[in-house]
Amino acid sequence: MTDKVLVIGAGGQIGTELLEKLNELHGSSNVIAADLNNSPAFANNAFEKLDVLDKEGLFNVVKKHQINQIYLLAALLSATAEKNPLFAWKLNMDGLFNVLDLAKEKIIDKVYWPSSIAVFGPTTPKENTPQYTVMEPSTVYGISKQAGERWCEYYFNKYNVDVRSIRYPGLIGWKSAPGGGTTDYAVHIFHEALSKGSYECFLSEHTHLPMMYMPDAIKATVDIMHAPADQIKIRSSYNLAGISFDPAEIAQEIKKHIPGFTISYNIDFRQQIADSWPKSIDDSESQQHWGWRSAYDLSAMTGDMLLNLRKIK
Ligand code: NAD
Ligand code: AKB
Repeated sequence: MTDKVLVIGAGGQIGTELLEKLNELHGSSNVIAADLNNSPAFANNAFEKLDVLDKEGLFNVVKKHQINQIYLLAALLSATAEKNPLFAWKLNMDGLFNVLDLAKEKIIDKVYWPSSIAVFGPTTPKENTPQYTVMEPSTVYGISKQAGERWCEYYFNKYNVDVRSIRYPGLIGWKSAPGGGTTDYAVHIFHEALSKGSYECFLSEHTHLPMMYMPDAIKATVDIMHAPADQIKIRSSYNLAGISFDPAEIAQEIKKHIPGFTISYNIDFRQQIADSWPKSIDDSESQQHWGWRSAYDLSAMTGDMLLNLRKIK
């Protein structure tokens, strides 16, 4: 059977790039883009205007296109969620339930739902944070991701729902804008390095965080979704590691390409969120179970970001 894939939240930072990859893998006629609004990124795909909180609307879209797989990307990210905690909890949890229930009722057969390094909290070991460790998230975003992970595992155990998940680090790409996270500075810095030659950072210079270049994140996403089911031994969510750096280090790397680039610091509420997260991640289980390897280090990512942004600016 040909897979028919629905991407919910397709117009966001990840969806924009994931759609391109899914089009390559499945053919664009088999990939449906759903979001609150249409976007130029959907030029090659059928578009459905859909609020994931509308359970009946979601069911109708799934039936109309005979969807069998859903990638659920609609969520409020860490910084935006802190401004509207109750709505963040509603969107991040009810959206997930609406999709998991379609799989529980065997209307669809596979679900991808991303978690985040935000599931960890201030009491988690900061360096090489293991898959299994203390998890006491202090943000509403992290609480919703941790609860989501528990529900994914529950639906797998109780209802045999084939749900797969990754705890993404902060993602960096040149094709799309970030959507309200704490790690967004690591995208903004490239745009402003090129447009202004300087960047004012909202995190302090030694805020070390786990990050990843988008091509690695997209590869991990399709790899875990296409791995044989028996290789996916963790049904909550997998740790995933790419690069770890702080604002001073990425600024230094950018200076190698733009010698006059300067960075300054004007710290805001996102510092507290960042301080609660790990500095680096141990992703041994992803490597062992489904063969994950990242390809980009800080230098390769910086070169590729600047090369591509220069072409489109
Ligand atoms: P984003 O904010 O860039 O995109 C989210 C998309 O969902 C937007 O296009 C938005 O319009 C859409 N959306 C919002 N509410 C909706 C609703 N009710 N119904 C339908 N669509 C709705 O987010 P992203 O960065 O692409 O992240 C996608 C997922 O990956 C989220 O679950 C996020 O928590 C997770 N994640 C992202 C990162 C990252 O660095 N980008 C890191 C860890 C986890
Ligand atoms: C955010 O900063 O909220 C996201 C994430 C790490 O989940 N980029």
